Amino acid sequence: MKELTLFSRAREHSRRIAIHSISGEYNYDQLIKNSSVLAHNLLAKKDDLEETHIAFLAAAGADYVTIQWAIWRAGGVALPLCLSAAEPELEYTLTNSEASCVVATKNESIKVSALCKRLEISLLILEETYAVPEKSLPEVEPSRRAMILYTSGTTSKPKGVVSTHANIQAQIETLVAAWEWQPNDTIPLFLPLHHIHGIINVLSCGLWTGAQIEAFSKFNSRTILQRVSENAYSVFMAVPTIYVKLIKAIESQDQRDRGKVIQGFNQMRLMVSGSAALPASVHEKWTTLTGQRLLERYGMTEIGMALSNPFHGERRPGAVGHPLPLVDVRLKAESGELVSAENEIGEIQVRGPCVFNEYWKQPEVTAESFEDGWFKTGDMAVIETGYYRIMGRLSVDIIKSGGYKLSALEIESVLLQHPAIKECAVIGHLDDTWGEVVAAAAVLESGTNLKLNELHDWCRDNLSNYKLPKKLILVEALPRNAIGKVTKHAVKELFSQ
Ligand code: MLC
Ligand code: AMP
Repeated sequence: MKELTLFSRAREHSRRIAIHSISGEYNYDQLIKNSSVLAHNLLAKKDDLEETHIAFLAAAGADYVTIQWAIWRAGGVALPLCLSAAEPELEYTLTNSEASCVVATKNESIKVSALCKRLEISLLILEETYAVPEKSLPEVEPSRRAMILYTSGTTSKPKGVVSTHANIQAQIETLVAAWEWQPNDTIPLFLPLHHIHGIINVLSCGLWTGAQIEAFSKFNSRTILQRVSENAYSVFMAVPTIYVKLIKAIESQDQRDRGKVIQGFNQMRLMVSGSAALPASVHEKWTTLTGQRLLERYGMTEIGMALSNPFHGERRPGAVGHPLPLVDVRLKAESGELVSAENEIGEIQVRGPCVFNEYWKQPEVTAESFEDGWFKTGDMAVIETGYYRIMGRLSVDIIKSGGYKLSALEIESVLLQHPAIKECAVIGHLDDTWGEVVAAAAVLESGTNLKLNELHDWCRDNLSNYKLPKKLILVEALPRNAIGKVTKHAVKELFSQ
């Protein structure tokens, strides 16, 4: 039987350790075997899941891979859920995606069991699956849909980005080639696994290559620095906030521990930053501290990675390099002309096999997101002496905080449900650690009062931790332009005063 390349490659890696975590070591054969058992449980009496959406909830580790691979091998579409999501967020994702089933580890199932019951969605607990007589698994063509990831954008509610196996394979292959992934690579995985950075760049590239992944349920600088000082890793990938946090942690270490950590970072063959702008000052500080030149790259859920500084050659602070193999990139100026000269600003547009299939159930939004077959990213860039530099986003309603993309509109719609809030505007306020933090300006109903910590607590039931407002100012009226629309640029200025 012809199977997807990811799995035929995994069979070749057979006894090599794939995943190492607190729950033990798993080799590639075990992942193939365990995912086969779960795939048969998912199929029950069917021959093929025929692109049914299967949501899942598992911490980073072998269980996560078992579930993801089982869904793919049974012909389903994998929808990884956010471990820190609030219940209304999970409810939206499950209902919008029309997920037919949730698979969860026993530990994580508590977060969804009541919800699944209420929504009448079946919940399969991984530890309760059992060996069933094996029959052959379906042959899954690469052109079939594989994954749906929810991403925030210019619409209030997150959109489901649907990618095919061929998209995922192209996203992996381009990075494996460009960054020269090796079977003897070892990499820590501490990024959330409902987003492309952790799923594709770390987990899938590693497993494709036969490398070893050390999985952590969340980022903890002390644990990571300890393992780095033991020379545990050859490759490291993180968002800029993590590098800022690591710099602070290293600087607070005593001389002896610091020496070992620096040596551990220094001996790595590759360290990458992405998902948000890496300030040139942080890039340079990291080089001074560890001797490592970070490789900054640019990507997006809809397209995988598009631009990267070179593996060999100059890794320029403040720049994101050149188009990756298999990726076509162009810049389109506001005038509608294609940018043909250096230092002229334009929107990044991307074409190629890495580009996603569609936004789930949003054919119009999908169509509007493309122009002559090129995906419009909404990010602006220039080319400076041969290197792309990101200049910001077209929409002020998109916030990047700690590497998470957030919709100001989604947060506003929750804040407006607060009984004291009459009007509000949410923006991203520049921050040295988080890139941007969520900041809200609010007009209150007369006779009411509101403090930031009260708002924070009130929002907790509806929003993930990283979406909660971190700043609040109360105003008499929101600044508006001539046609009465709230001007977010003026709101940004309010916070800068
Ligand atoms: C958490 N805190 C924040 C915050 N998030 N404060 C401001 N802004 C934020 N965004 C605060 C909490 O309130 C808490 O405060 C304290 O920080 C610790 O919270 P935490 O939840 O434990 O945070 P931590 O685990 O340290 O999270 C930091 C992080 C995480 C950087 C590890 O944000 C993260 O994993 N980010 C990566 C997201 C990612 O993978 N994005 C890729 C998307 S794909 P207190 O006061 O209570 O202690 C993509 C495409 C591409 O972008 O190109 O890759
Ligand atoms: P997401 O929708 O979560 O996949 O986030 C994708 C967005 O992250 C892009 O559209 C960019 O705005 C931003 N991004 C990713 N990498 C970089 C980078 N190196 N520099 C600046 N912004 C980045």
